[in-house]
Amino acid sequence: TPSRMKVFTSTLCTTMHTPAYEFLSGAKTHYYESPDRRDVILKYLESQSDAFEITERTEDFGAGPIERVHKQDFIDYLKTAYEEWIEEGGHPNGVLPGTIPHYKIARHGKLKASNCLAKSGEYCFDLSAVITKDTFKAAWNAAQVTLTATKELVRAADEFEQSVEAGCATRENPPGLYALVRPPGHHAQSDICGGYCYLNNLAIAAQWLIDQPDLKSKADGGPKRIAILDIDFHHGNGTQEIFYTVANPLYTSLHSVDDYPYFTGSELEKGEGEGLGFNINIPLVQATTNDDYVEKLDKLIQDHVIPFKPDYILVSLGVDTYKDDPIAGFLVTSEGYPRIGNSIRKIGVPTLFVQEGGYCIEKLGLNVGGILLGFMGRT
Ligand code: OKP
Ligand code: ZN
Repeated sequence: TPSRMKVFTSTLCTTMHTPAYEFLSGAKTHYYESPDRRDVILKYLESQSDAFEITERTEDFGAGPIERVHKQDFIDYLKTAYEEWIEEGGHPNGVLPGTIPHYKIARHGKLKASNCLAKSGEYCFDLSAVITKDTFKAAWNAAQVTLTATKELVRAADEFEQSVEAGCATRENPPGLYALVRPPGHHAQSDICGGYCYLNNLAIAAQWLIDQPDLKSKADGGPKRIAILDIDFHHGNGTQEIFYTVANPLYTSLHSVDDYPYFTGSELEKGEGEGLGFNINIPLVQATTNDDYVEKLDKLIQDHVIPFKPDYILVSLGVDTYKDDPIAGFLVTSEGYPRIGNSIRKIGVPTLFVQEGGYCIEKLGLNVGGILLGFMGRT
């Protein structure tokens, strides 16, 4: 009997971060990155109990792995922002910037943000990352859940390697794990939040893997080699920025060419210094279909992911590529997702999926499940 995929999640991902509203194209709307997103995905996975094993076990990795990726002043800001905001008379819905230091503002002096309203502009690049009373705790918890799944990835990969060597498993069926978390992470940079993201869960996981002294790359004996595959509709500007100047991890992304976050994601952004050549952006046209998407994904895998010789794949799993997603524009259908999962399986490398976007509540479970089941070769 084929083994089940382990799913790591926490009820805190539903309950701790529930902003009441956001602004989209100037209109006040409900918060699209809503708590029920996690609930509907969970419900779908629970209905497929022969395929998924869900656990709420969360290990506490402390602040260390988070501080490896995010700057201390930014972490401190996230931790205290809401309280300061309320003390200053801010609206109880949560912290939202009023003035963002636009790049055309000439900052000749060293004037530093002194109050929370000023800091909110310093540490946030859009109006979607509301900081509520428990947002920091929720983001912290999401990072810890992701790290818990990452530790399990290491264990599963070791077990897989032994099974392959013993001839009881083949490379075509690598182990997969899934961190079902929110808030998401791929827009969060080292010291700025935005795009519903506060702490970059996947980046924290990748850095943690690289930092483990006992984990060595099969290819070169150095630290484990990590390839990131960002398949969310939006470009992961946060993950790109965090790893822009390093050669490991490799960051790759398929995303819309002319949508949020607008100012990053060009194919000309290739990394800098030692990181040059290790940042791969593949912008896709707005009307991308299943066939287009899978073709571009397979090419990305062949040209960049496999030659990198990764020990682990980390997937920023967004399904806002779905045709009816309310804030996106691709034409991928529910039949497309198992194909995407299958393409990732064929890399033959142990894989951790980390939840990012996807806002069509009605099909969210089916679409996420489709990728995971496709990866398991069950469809
Ligand atoms: C987060 B993730 C679109 C406005 C979008 C924020 C979107 C954040 C997406 N017209 N506002 O990558 O799914
Ligand atoms: Zn997205």
